[in-house]
Amino acid sequence: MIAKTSAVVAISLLLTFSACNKSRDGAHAREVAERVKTELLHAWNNYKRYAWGHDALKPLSKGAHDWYGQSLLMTPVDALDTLILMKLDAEADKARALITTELSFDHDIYVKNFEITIRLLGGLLSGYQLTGDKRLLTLAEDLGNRLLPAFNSPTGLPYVYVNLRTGQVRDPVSNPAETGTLLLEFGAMSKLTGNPVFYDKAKRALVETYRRRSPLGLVGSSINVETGAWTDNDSHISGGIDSYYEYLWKCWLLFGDKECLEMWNTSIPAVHKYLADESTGALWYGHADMLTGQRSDTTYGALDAFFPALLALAGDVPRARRLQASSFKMWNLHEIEPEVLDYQTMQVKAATYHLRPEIVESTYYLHYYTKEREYRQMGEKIFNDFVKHCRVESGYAALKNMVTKEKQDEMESFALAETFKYFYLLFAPAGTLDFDKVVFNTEAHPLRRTW
Ligand code: DMJ
Repeated sequence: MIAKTSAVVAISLLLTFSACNKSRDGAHAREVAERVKTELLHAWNNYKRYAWGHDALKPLSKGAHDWYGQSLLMTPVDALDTLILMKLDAEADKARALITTELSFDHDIYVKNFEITIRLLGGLLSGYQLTGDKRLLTLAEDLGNRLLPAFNSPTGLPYVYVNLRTGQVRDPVSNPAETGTLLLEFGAMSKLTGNPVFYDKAKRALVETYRRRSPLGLVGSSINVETGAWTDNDSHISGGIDSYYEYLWKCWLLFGDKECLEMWNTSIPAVHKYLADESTGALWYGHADMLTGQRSDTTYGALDAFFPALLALAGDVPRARRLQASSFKMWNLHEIEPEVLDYQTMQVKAATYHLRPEIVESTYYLHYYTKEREYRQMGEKIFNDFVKHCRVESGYAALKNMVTKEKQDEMESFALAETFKYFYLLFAPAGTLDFDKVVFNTEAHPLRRTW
């Protein structure tokens, strides 16, 4: 009887203790989410103060930067859905008013099809879906039509640059990320406007990239869109290829396109077989020749750190966890991650830090799937380091050198679209976003299957 009573007391104490812990964790998470919001506002307010109406803020010189001499409002378009998700309604309304009154694509400028698609098309489409403001869809459709000539190559693979007014194209040497990271945005455009041309062109570009994989199943680093021939056989999951894999899986998720699933299923085993590297005891992904599978480089970096998120999303949480542990180790070497690290020697190979979001994105996905405290603790450490080393008086600045922490006069729009958004979502109150109902494009713009 006594033993039974003590067991009941022990269990109820344990339950109370874990309930207390949970509510303390919840309160702490809300506190961190508020801090993230405050810091996002620091970046946004300084954009408003020194660069309003331009593409981006120059946080050190307190000036503005326009990518093509003429503004396409990169920062407000990229930041709009972050402001909405953070419930900063007055700021979101200001951004939307600026976009709907000032943004025009009728300019005689050559723009990068990939960057404009993921940042502007993605931002306008998610903005439209979140607000119902038809003017954002009209802008997206206009932009989509102006980008379409990029696909007029003999292979259907898009040129790197297209002129928004004349439709002229240039730069035929592209890469899988730029030829294969278009279908979420162009596909959503087709679904929302009823015009299939966008889906068809971007789908063809994805398939044409995939069709050219090597007999081992790998893709290279650069490809000529006129001949369809690879011009660099280096294979990896880093910048230039990264989001090609991301879109194979995500286009299956958003559109239920079975061909995308098949392409993913036949591609990803080769990535694990030839690019994964456990030679140091930890899991990393390096480089290999797409034809021979020979290891060509043992480097991994800030951009590669998106891969745990993708693995977790595709159901491979065990691998995602191990790779995230490596990314976090990379981050902790100098309290900020490098663009490129040699994971065999742990030497920094490229020391810039552009306020990149990928490691935060993966922390958010892993927390979502595992619900483990560890990932919030990891995210908080990353956030504290990020604030400590990148916050400046007038916004957030990239680092020219993440070892010395020397700053660079740059605040990329993806810091607002992605980095702050993923930090916030990691700590945000339940109900902020219905994760299972959206697919994030590679610039963290959530797209919803409303069709
Ligand atoms: C973003 O523009 C996108 O996430 C892209 O896929 C990779 N690079 C940047 C962020 O680092």
